[in-house]
Amino acid sequence: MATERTDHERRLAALRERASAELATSATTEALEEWRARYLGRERGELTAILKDLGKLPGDQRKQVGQTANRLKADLEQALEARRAALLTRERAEALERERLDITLPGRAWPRGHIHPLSRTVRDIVRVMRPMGFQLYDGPEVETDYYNFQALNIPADHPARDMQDTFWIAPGQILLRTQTSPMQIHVMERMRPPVRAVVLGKVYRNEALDASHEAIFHQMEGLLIDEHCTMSDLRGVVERFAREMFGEDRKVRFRPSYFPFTEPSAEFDIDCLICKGAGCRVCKYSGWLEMGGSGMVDPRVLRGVGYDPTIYRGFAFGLGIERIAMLRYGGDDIRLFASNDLRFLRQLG
Ligand code: 2NL
Repeated sequence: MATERTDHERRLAALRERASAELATSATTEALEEWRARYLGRERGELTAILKDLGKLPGDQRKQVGQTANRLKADLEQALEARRAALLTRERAEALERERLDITLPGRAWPRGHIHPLSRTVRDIVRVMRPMGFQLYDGPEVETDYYNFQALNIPADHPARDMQDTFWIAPGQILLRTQTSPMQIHVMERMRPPVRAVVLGKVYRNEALDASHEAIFHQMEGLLIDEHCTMSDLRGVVERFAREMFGEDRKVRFRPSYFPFTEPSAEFDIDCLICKGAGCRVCKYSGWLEMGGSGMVDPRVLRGVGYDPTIYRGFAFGLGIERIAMLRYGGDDIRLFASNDLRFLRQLG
């Protein structure tokens, strides 16, 4: 049977050409979907429209055109799937290329943290004091006038109140502790002798700030109460402490001083770590470094917590922790300890 090229067949051939060409240039999933709707879509597909109109053709043409149109439809659907698969393969390849990793590059180093120099000092102080029988206590930073001053033999009109400028919360009544001593009073109130206590913590002073003065800093205090205890015991404990902290060959010297809560009182120094006593910038050419204060607990303080001063006596000593950390790790400005400046902290790490 001779095949006549009908108008319909020509239209289908042209459609095949056009659709194939357009498919070849559709490069995205959206373009493919748009293409599918344009030719094969249920609503506005060109080929779909032709297939729908087949019924209007005379019988002899209907079969012929119908076959061609259905073949075209199958071919276009197949071409679409092939194109979709090719696009997907390309997109995956491109994604892999984009995310290409050079697994031979050296790894990124995670910075290793370290304990803050102040915390290290606190930890070491406790490690030195514990074997000597001292127990660690901590307590409130907000105190009453009684515990911070009166119980320590500093009455309202006492000039010693001017020695440490106070941050008052309720003036004359509630304050931020200016020293760790009020906690020692709590300890003594709570227990009967013998007492061996060490208190470490924040203290607050309302004063002019500079390289050696901070409003918030840390103190350490040791307290021992027993029936027989003397200035020699104080000396022994302080010496042990200084040598454990700063080296076995440290010399310790005591100088007479005054504190309202101790009698007698003494400040203590160690020979300069830097120059071993020869004189240098750190010890201001004196050969000695000031460490802290100490003394035998004043009988009035003992009586205040209910201890009989004719039976019990005790000694106490205190020092600033930042100063110790500065001597051990270097650093010439107390303000750096609370600055969280990594340039400073890494240097001491
Ligand atoms: C210093 C001096 C000192 C005390 C603290 C104390 C505590 C009680 C009774 C008697 Cl409950 N004394 N503590 C004694 C002498 C000195 O500290 O320079 N601290 C930074």
